[in-house]
Order: sequence, then C-alpha cells, then structure tokens
Amino acid sequence: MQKPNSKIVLLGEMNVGKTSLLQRYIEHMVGGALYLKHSMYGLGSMYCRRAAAIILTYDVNHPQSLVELEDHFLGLTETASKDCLFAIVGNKVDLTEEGPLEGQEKGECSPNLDSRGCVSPRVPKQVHLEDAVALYKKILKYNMLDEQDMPAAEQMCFETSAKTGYNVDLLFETLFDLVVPIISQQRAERPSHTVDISSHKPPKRARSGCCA
Ligand SMILES: Nc1nc2c(ncn2[C@@H]2O[C@H](COP(=O)(O)OP(=O)(O)OP(=O)(O)O)[C@@H](O)[C@H]2O)c(=O)[nH]1
Ligand SMILES: [Mg+2]
Repeated sequence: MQKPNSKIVLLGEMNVGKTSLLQRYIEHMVGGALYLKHSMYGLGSMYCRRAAAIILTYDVNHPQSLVELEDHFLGLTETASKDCLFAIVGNKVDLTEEGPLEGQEKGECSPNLDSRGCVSPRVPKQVHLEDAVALYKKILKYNMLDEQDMPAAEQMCFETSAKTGYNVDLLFETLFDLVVPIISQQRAERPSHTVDISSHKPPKRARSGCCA
C-alpha cells in the first residue's frame, strides 16, 4: 500500500477528547483521504513536519488544557511547513450550560446523559472562544505567518462535542476543504520523479583506454 503523504496531527493534553473526536468523525466517514494522527506529551517535533494541518485540542471545562496548548504544544508547531493550517478545538461543550443538548441539532431535546446513563449537571463554560482565537493568533505570530495569508481565526476555532457529534463533521470538513487544494497544488508543483524507460537510451559504453 502506498504510504500516505499528507497527515493531520491532533495535539492536546490527556483526556481532552482527541481519540473521541477522531472516532466520532471516522464513524461517519470510514476511509478518509488523509492519514489522521494523534498523540500527547513526549511527542517529537517530527510529528508536525509535513503536516497538512494541526488541530490543537482543549477541554472547554478545563482552562489548564488551553494553557498547556501554549506551554507544551506551541513549540512543536515550529517544524510545520509554511502551508500548514492550524485549528483550535474546544471539546466537551455538551457538558456546559451554553452547549447544545444532545439531539438538539436534529430539533429534539433530550437530557445530557453520562456513560452510566445518569443526567450529568451542566456547568458554565470555563474557556471562551475568544481565548481560543487569541491562541490561534499567537500560533501564527510564533510561526511568523501573516494573518492576511491564513484562514481567519473565527473560521479555524471550533467548539465541539465528540459525545453528541456537535460540530465534529464541520471541523474535519472545513479542514479537508482547505487542505485538499493546497495538497493538489503542491503535487502539481513538485517535479515528477517518474522516468519514461521506453525513451531512455543507455549511455554509450566508453572504450576502455589501452595502449596507443
Ligand atoms: N462529555 C463528553 N465527554 C467526552 C467528550 N470527548 C471525550 N469525552 C470523554 O473524555 C474521556 C477522554 O476522551 P479521549 O478521547 O480518550 O481523550 P484523549 O484526548 O484521546 O486522551 P489521551 O489519549 O489519554 O490523551 C473519555 O471518557 C471520553 O468518553 C465530549 O465531547 N463530551
Ligand atoms: Mg487518545
């Protein structure tokens, strides 16, 4: 099988919901065109090299998880290419008072049940979208990227719920819509490594020098 040459990297503190976001999306879109990779601490910066996009994930109920993005993960983005896109994702919005209830997108209302089937109390959101927007701008600055050349912060900062599926498709589809044309352009610009063997003539063998 050909090794995929584009990847989207998911970064973020433990437990913010990286795996759940991927699982939720893949449930919908089995066999996505891009290789999705996620990990946490101890990551080498090589993970971000050649990434088409980097998703930095935090938990909207844990302000420290946003702080960790800046303290531990911002540095990893410096090996990203200049074409790499960034998205900031605040997950677990279903646990907040402001977040949509499960099924609300479909026009129904149902209680917010936890994994044991109990109604979990909804709390005020601890991290606001403006904080994510500020981090997005910091990332661009850190990587010396011009805001004018990059997608707007408002387009690239999401609040999601891997539990209810809220905004999960929107997140990945927004990224794919932006990333696919960039990859196609890179492929078109890259010199072809294919050699047409039918037109290839072997070099004439030089006569071995001997005595005159
Ligand atoms: N309520 C709620 N729980 C979530 C959501 N996303 C994930 N979880 C729960 O949070 C816990 C951690 O989720 P994971 O997806 O394993 O988190 P992770 O970031 O991959 O964690 P690590 O791989 O350990 O770094 C699990 O119990 C999930 O069920 C969400 O959107 N809402
Ligand atoms: Mg995980």
